[in-house]
Amino acid sequence: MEDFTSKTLLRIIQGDITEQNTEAIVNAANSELLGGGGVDGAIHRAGGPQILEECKLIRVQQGKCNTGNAVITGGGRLKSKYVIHAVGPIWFGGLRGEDDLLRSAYINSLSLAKEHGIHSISFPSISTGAYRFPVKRASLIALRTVNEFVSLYPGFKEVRFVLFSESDYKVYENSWLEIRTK
Ligand code: AR6
Repeated sequence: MEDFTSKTLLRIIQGDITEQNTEAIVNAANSELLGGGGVDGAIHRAGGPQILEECKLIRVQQGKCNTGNAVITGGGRLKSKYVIHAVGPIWFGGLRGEDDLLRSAYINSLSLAKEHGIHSISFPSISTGAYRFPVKRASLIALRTVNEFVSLYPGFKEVRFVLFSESDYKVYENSWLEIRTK
C-alpha cells in the first residue's frame, strides 16, 4: 500500500527488512545492543560482523541503550547505509508506560535519521514479536507517531513499514486507513 502523509511517501509492505534499499533500516533491538533473535538476528546475519563491532563500541562509549531510545551504526553489507537500533518496550499489560515507550522508540529513531540527513527509512513492527506488544495497538502508535513527525519535519522522502507476516501487513494497512480518514 502507498499513500502520502504530508510530503512523505508512506509505504506499507510485506517483506524482509534486511532486503530494503532505504538509506536506513530500523532494528528492533534490546538494551544490550549485542544482537538477539527476530529482526535483530536477521539484520546482524545479513549485515555481517561490522554492525556488531560498531554496537560494541557504542556500549563502551555510552553503555546500554535505554528502552525507548535508539542508536545508529553503519549498515555493514546491507543495501542500507545505516542501521538505527531502537529499543522498544516489553509488554507487561499496558500499565507500565508501554505506549509512551513505544512512541519514544519511533520518535528517537526518526530524530536520529533526521540528524544524519537520512531521507528514507524502513521500520519493522517494533516490540510486537518477542516483546509481545499487541500488534493492533502498536500499529496505531507507530503510524500516528510517523504521521505527526513528518507533518512537522518535511525532510523524509519515504517512510516504509516492512511487515513480515501477511496478517501484520493487514493490521497496519487497516490502521493507516483508520488514521487517515479521521
Ligand atoms: N523483516 C521484517 N520483520 C521481521 C523480520 C524481518 N527479517 N524478522 C522478524 N520480523 P522481534 P521485538 C518481525 O521479536 O518484539 C530480539 O531477540 C516479527 O515477526 O524481532 O521488538 C531482540 O534482540 C515481529 O512482527 O522484535 C530483542 O531482544 C517484529 O518483526 C527482542 O527480540 C518484531 O519482532 C525484541 O523484540
